[in-house]
Amino acid sequence: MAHMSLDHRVYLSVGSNLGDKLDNCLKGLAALTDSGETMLRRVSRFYRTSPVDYTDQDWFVNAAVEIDTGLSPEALLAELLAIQKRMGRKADAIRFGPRVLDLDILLYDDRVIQSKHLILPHPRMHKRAFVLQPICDIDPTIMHPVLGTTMGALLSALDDEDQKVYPLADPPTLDQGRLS
Ligand code: PH2
Ligand code: MG
Ligand code: MG
Repeated sequence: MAHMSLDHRVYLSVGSNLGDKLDNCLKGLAALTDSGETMLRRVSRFYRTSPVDYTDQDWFVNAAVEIDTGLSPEALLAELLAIQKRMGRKADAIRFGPRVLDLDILLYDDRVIQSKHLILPHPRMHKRAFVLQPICDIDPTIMHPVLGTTMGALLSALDDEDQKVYPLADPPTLDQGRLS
């Protein structure tokens, strides 16, 4: 759909803690633009992060990405689930447990949604250093539409010594809204 307008600004988090974690994240980002309905605008650095919530698993690689998309929140969610599935993710895995690829919608414009399958803004994003640090690479002035504070302020307010977030790799270069 060459003339579709990509008029929604969305932030996603990307993560992996199985196999070649960085490569899995990059493949996920490459797949996002395959449909022509999504372009990558900015990508954070990639980080090595200690597991949160379910701690008996390997460290993750995490990043965040700013995209423009013509997809609705529901259609984007379906697309992300399809990409995860193509990358070999099991749908019945442990909640918060190991995964080849996790693509989560953090923010979709300033929409607030509470449906069975989708809660926006992402309900745990403001507590997670592995989300806030990468999104602050992109732009620390991005506002949380419910809490009414910036990503930078949320990161500063996080007081959790246990959440380790270490830089691993620079952002990939982009060419016309895709990985180059
Ligand atoms: N994802 C989870 C659970 N815990 N921990 C880190 N460090 N990074 C993640 O992406 C992550 C997690 C569930 O999606
Ligand atoms: Mg997740
Ligand atoms: Mg997920």
